Amino acid sequence: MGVIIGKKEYFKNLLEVKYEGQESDNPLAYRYYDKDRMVLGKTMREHFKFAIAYWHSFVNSGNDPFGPGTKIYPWATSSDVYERAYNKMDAAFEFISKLGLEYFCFHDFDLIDEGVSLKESEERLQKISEYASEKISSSNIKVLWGTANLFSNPRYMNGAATNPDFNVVSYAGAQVKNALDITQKLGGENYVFWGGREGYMSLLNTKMKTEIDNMATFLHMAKDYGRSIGFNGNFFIEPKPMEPSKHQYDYDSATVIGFLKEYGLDKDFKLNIEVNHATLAGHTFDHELQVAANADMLGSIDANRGDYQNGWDTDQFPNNIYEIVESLLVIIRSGGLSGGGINFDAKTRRNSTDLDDLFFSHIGGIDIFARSLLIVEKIINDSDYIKLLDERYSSFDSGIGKKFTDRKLNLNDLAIQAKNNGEPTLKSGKQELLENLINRFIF
Ligand code: XLS
Ligand code: NI
Ligand code: NI
Repeated sequence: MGVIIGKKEYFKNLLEVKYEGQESDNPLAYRYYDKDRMVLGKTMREHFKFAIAYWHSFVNSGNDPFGPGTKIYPWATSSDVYERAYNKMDAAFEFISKLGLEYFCFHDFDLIDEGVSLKESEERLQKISEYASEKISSSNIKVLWGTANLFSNPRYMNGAATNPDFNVVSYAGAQVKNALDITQKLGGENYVFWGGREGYMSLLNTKMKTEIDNMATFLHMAKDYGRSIGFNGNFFIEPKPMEPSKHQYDYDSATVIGFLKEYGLDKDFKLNIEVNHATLAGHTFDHELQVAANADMLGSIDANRGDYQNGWDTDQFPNNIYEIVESLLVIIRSGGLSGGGINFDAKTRRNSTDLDDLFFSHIGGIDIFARSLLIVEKIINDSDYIKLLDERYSSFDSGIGKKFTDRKLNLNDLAIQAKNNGEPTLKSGKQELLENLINRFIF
């Protein structure tokens, strides 16, 4: 595809990142991500569909509750709102193309600053999406998903779709309508809802049932509107248990699946699962993926990782090979992601202030996934892993066990079977054997 440079080259010292193989000691090369390599029936790029998160890499300048931003991005210096937005987009396209990737994800006001009125915001979005359209059509860079930022503006302090004030709910509706319009205009493949403030800080002032009903009504409207403008992609909900709200309604995969089914949204919605949100919910990432896969709702991933020592969404780049191998095992065994891909919802640390840090972080994350996929390929093709798992459940494959599976038995039948069979023999779960097996392929 080649490198795409805008008016100015922002990452001047950095060339296109290429696959150089395991032996390479070039920190700006892929050692495992060889995009056209076939693995388990698909190329690596088809397995992954890696995406850059516009907000973390091009907007966020490193501010935290204790101090202002530390990163002086050369694309963010102009005092003109449009020039700043165009420069930022040029930088993003240069970056994505230099990494040899094809996708990005955005919130409406990542692309350009929100205006002082809805009208001004709409004009801004209109112009920047024209610019994005041109860049997209002259490249092979695409939108993995779009979304609306319904959490930063003070008007959303009590929630967006779940706000107790209908005026705020309507405002959120206008924003989602615009965000859907741009996502569709840019050929976006999916649309995400992450409801950071769709929850509560205290039950004392909250009518929980009203808020959750309203959220469902709102999502139905968004879905109907999206379909009416020809958006055929998936809608995704991204679960997270808390932060910024004390309790978020989209707590985890199981909660979201129950909600979608209860309100008849399960045909159009799937899940976008984030590593660090899983760990915040007290689950492992592979648990959350498996729960989504069980419901046929495993749509997409926000790749990052948390920190063992603290309980917030640190959004660090993935680098834990065990976590990713175990997760890819779930993804591959359940047939892959439906419609989505792997969005690096991750940021470099506040004190990683060089432009090349953006490259190191993404290269590391991409290679961790690529390396893990090669490990999973070996586990599946060259080991007894699947066989051992199947054997553990083989008593349901034939005879009376199969009849149970097919719902042809009643409780009386079970009692007769138990009497005839006597005390079952103990069967080991073999956890350590399996752990060693996985490690054998990781080492
Ligand atoms: C925040 C979320 C957010 C969503 C998009 O924790 O991960 O970044 O992915 O709104
Ligand atoms: Ni996310
Ligand atoms: Ni997050």
